[in-house]
Parts: sequence; C-alpha cells; structure tokens
Amino acid sequence: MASEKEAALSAVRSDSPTIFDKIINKEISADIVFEDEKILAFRDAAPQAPTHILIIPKLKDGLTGISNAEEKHVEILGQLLYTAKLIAKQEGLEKGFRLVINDGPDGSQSVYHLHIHLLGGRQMNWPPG
Ligand code: IU
Repeated sequence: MASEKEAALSAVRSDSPTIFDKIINKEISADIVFEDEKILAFRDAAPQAPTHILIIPKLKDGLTGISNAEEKHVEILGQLLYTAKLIAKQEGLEKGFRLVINDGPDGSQSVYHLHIHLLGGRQMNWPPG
C-alpha cells in the first residue's frame, strides 16, 4: 500500500464506488468487528495504533466525505458516532481513544466513502501530523 500521504494525494474526490463497497458486499474480506443494517466497522488494513477500526455507513448516499454532509445525513452521522463509542467499549478502550475523520487532499483522505477512524491502545500525540 502506498503511504497514506501518497494515497491521499492521488485519490480522486468522486462518488464512484470504492474498495469499501467491496468490503460491504463481502467481495473482499475484512476483519469485521460490528455490523448492523446501516453500519459496518472493520479493522484498518494498515493500522496506526493497536486498535484501528474504520466505521462506515453501508449506504454512501453522497457522503464521499464529511464535507459533503447534508441535513438528511444528520441521523446516520449521529449513529456512526454512537457506534464508535460502542465499539471503543467492546474493544476495551477504557483509558480513552481518538476518533478521526480525514477530509479532502489537505485532510489526507484517501478513500472517498465517509469513514470514522477509531484509534486506541496507545498514547496519542497532539498535534496530529
Ligand atoms: P483515509 O481517512 O481516507 O485516509 O483512510 C482510509 C483508510 O482505509 C486508511 O487508513 C487505509 O489504511 C484504509 N484501507 C483499508 O483498511 N483497506 C483497504 O483496502 C484500503 C484502505 I485501499
């Protein structure tokens, strides 16, 4: 896999299907830690912390990234955040964790299907790189 920055700079901001659709459709395997009707969560293939999970809406509905959010997405956005908290508990991250949403080239977003990164299991640094 290219470095995160390289992948982000070469990524195209479009509403086309991404690799996450293949994970949702089980066309490629992923280590799934949570699934319900609307949300899927799976371990990141290039983990940046002992726990690194991506939480995504199954239906993209134009949500290539958080900058495309509209009022109609408010409910699913809330559900994604709440699910992140449930998974953090499931993963035993009692000492804390970090949620991240990268957006666009400057945000180093590489996959244009909204996702929340859940990172934990180590001390996080601030500011992030
Ligand atoms: P980003 O916020 O768009 O940069 O995050 C995309 C993440 O998707 C990144 O952390 C990748 O490691 C991860 N990922 C993955 O888990 N499996 C894949 O097949 C691909 C990317 I491509």
